[in-house]
Amino acid sequence: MKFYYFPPSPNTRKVHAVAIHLGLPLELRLVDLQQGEQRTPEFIQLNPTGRTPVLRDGEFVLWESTAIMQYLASQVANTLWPEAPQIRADIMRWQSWQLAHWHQVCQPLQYENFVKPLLQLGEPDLQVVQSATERFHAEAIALNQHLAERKFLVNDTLTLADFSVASDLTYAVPGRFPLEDYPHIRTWYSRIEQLPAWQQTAPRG
Ligand SMILES: N[C@@H](CCC(=O)N[C@@H](CS)C(=O)NCC(=O)O)C(=O)O
Repeated sequence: MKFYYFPPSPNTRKVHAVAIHLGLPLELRLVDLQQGEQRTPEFIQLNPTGRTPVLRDGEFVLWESTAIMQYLASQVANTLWPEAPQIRADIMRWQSWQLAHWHQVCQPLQYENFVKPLLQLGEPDLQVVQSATERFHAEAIALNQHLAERKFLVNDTLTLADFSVASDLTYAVPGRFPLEDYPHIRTWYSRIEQLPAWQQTAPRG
């Protein structure tokens, strides 16, 4: 299977980490977003939305990170994506929440506080930071409460849900995410950070 990826991206990381965790070999194809490679005609043929990551398995092409994670986890028996319908639905719940809500509050903080200074794109927009911070707290309270008596998000075992939700914390420190009041999120994330697959997909430099 060919994996079109951009290693610094959290969307790439959650998929790549799942493949490594499951021992699924991927042929890696770098798509350098900083060079605009996501907009080349060849790449647009693979993903008309011009985004990474993309998986190619023979003639089958799949984009959207959550769909790719589920497809990969369907290749071998494992506990990341068990077959029990209610557990799957629970995992899907957290993956949906991550895309629709968690990512939407983490991404602006990551961009304003980390990416902009890094790429010299100007000062952080304080209104964006303030609004994202308020919305971050609303989501983090719910996540923190859920994790208060659990080691992992679903079924008390590591699942795709953990990889999805953890991906947005990749830049929590340089993005200055206000995690001080959320000890259960921090403890859970440090558990994810122990995983070899998470360590191997950590952004370099
Ligand atoms: N919902 C998509 C989001 C993918 C996405 O936004 N990828 C970013 C990298 S994090 C990208 O390729 N951006 C390129 C661009 O927007 O030009 C997924 O989960 O795969």
